[in-house]
Amino acid sequence: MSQIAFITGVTSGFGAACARQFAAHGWHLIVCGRRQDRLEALRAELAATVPVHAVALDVRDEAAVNAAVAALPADFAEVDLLVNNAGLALGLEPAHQCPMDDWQRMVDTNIKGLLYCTRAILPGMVARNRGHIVNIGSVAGNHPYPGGNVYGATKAFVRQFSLNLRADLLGTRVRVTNIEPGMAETEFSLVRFKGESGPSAKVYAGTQPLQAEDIADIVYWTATRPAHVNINTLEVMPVCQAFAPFAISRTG
Ligand code: NDP
Ligand code: 8X3
Repeated sequence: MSQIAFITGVTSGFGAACARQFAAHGWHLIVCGRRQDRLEALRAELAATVPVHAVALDVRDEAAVNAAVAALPADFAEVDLLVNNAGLALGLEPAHQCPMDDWQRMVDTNIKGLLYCTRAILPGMVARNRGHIVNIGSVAGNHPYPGGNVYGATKAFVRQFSLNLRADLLGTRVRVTNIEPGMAETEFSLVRFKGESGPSAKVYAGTQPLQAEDIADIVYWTATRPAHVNINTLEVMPVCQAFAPFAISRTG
């Protein structure tokens, strides 16, 4: 029997690559994102291969998330896999200079949006005693860096929430995974620098970053382990990325 994946943020980057990867393996798809032109183009592309239900959805809108899940057509209603991928970073300023609006958008999307989608879909999984939630966290949730203030904190939330879900779901066959990628070349930096392509391109210049397909491959692998196997967390970086020593100020 074909499985059903609900993937958020499919109009770019990891989400688009995940949708293509699962479609290539015959999964039926529910795909979500805000940009309707891109969403429709992806739906049309994938619908040639598998059944696809596309929903223009802002994950920050709790009522819209609940309505979209409640209105799933019968053929798509029994979601086997939720990929909570929609998310963003805004800015790299130090905390005392960040616009509050940027912080609010990151919290509303990366934390609250993920919660809305999880809370809408998880009860069905528990009732069916089957399902898997794959959250897209980040190395930024594990390792601090200058300017990562609220973005990293939202991803630390995702990590701990994922682990706490595992605790709550003990005794069910519902699985939970947090994938924690490092530097990956998507529209992530373009969004972080608010459409400025110069600084965004600099992030990846002279490196061999992860590609969206690398993450889609990992999400697919995670979701297709035998039913008794749960990958709790999986952190992945490109080989060109590693850790720095602690920073020391000698000016006081
Ligand atoms: P992209 O900017 O390429 O893609 C982000 C996707 O999220 C887009 O499809 C966007 O679609 C969607 N999205 C953003 N806000 C909302 C919203 N409010 N409602 C619905 N969809 C939304 O970036 P990535 O693919 O790189 O990012 C995907 C996830 O991976 C994010 O959670 C990010 O934090 C995480 N990540 C990225 C890393 C990287 O280096 N690239 C590394 C580690 C984690 P639309 O604008 O159409 O709504
Ligand atoms: C994205 C990776 O290092 O830019 O989550 O925060 S990083």
